[in-house]
Amino acid sequence: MERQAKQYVENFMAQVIARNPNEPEFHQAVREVAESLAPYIVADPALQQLKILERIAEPERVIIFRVPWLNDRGEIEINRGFRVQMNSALGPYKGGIRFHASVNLSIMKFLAFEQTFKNSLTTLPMGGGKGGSDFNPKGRSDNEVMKFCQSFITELYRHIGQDTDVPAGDIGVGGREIGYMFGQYKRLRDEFTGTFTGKGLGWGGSLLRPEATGYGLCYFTEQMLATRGESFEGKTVCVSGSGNVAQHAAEKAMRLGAKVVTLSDSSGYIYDPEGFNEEKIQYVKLLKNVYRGRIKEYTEKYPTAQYFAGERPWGVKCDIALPCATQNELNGQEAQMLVDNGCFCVAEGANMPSTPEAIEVFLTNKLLYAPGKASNAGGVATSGLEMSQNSMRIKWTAEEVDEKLHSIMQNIHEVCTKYGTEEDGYVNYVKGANIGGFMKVAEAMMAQGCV
Ligand code: NDP
Ligand code: 2IT
Repeated sequence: MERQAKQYVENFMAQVIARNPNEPEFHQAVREVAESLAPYIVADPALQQLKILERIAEPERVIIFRVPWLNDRGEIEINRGFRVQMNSALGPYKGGIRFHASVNLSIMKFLAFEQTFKNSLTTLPMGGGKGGSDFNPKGRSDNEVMKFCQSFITELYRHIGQDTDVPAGDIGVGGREIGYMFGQYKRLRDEFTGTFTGKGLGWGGSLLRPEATGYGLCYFTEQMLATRGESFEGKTVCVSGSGNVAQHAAEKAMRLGAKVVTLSDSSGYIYDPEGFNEEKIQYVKLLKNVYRGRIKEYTEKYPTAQYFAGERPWGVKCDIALPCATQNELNGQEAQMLVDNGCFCVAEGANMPSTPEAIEVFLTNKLLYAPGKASNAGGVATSGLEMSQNSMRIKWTAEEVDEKLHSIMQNIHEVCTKYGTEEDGYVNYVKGANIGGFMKVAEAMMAQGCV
């Protein structure tokens, strides 16, 4: 059976690679899932005959479009826009929009693929999608960002809708960008609906949506730690990134009693040996979200902290690591460094931050290791809660949303444990999340026929 499963993965991947050449991130995400699922698939003729995984790996629709716009100097700039509508078996396509210079079809497809399983794990009625552009918002004025967002939506608006496809934020897209995109969408459609999530609190947004990914990550991590009788209390934590997910992961870990000592951006990382407190975290939010500065500037305000240019934080001794920046930001060597320094828990806030070699190190050393599609699902789950509130035209309190977020993360942890526990009792959360996420999508696809 094991040989058959391996053979299945190799045949399947050969097809995926042939059909989707030059898309390494997409291949990486698909292979990980195929490896987890292969034993189930080779044992189930229906899954094979109905080509469920083969269909899941083929986007239902990919939209690629030109985004021309005028910058502040009156020059025309041209970017490329994407929306990958991956799978609608469980509900309207749902997933973020990323604005980053590195955006390409491979990255969009890997993210949309991951999103399909993640959204299934939330148990909310959401299919998987992702979109974005190679537009680089760094150093752009508010006016330029608005012009870009308006042009982007002038094409995308015809492909999205509250019952069709509901975008949200991701790297480079936060409250400001959602505002501009929603405004243009509303203008073109002449309707005020919940077609975007992550909206402002005064115009349809849900309380706690901005905090939800980072907070949910910590709730999931608490659950993992509890399986070994541990908690955040007194633990040293390394966080990478300094954007939406990193800020709120650091904030919640700190409030749960941890000493959080690092944050980073693509230029380097800061190490604060005293750990962050409320004031320092508030400063980071101001620095990144209002001044749109670099994390290096933290050391000007708090000189006890050090800045390491061009480096990532994984050489810093810690108990728990929370990668919250971007894909493939933690490689095999860095994973080994974490293990050697005594780190026993890694939970991903970012999507696919650990390379396959890093994951291998974590699993071999039996770390508590959570893949992003399980541990960062709190963001999209709260987007799902925003959609519910919009449909019902009501607003839940922060306490109500937090309680729901808590129980969703707890439930995802249970599902991972159910499908991921190995013979020796070790919980392989990769397997658990991939199988748990797949089950519901597969059942829905089987019921809905060949579509
Ligand atoms: P932000 O744009 O708010 O922050 C991104 C952070 O990551 C910044 O600190 C940025 O640094 C850093 N970063 C981006 N690209 C790179 C790179 N190539 N190398 C090193 N650092 C980099 O994005 P989010 O916090 O929203 O997203 C972070 C991660 O979390 C992404 O993987 C995203 O897909 C994932 N995620 C986000 C969710 C959400 O609700 N927002 C939900 C679930 C997952 P710099 O300023 O230098 O670019
Ligand atoms: O990767 C993700 O889950 C997100 N960027 C959030 C998606 C959403 O629709 O809230």
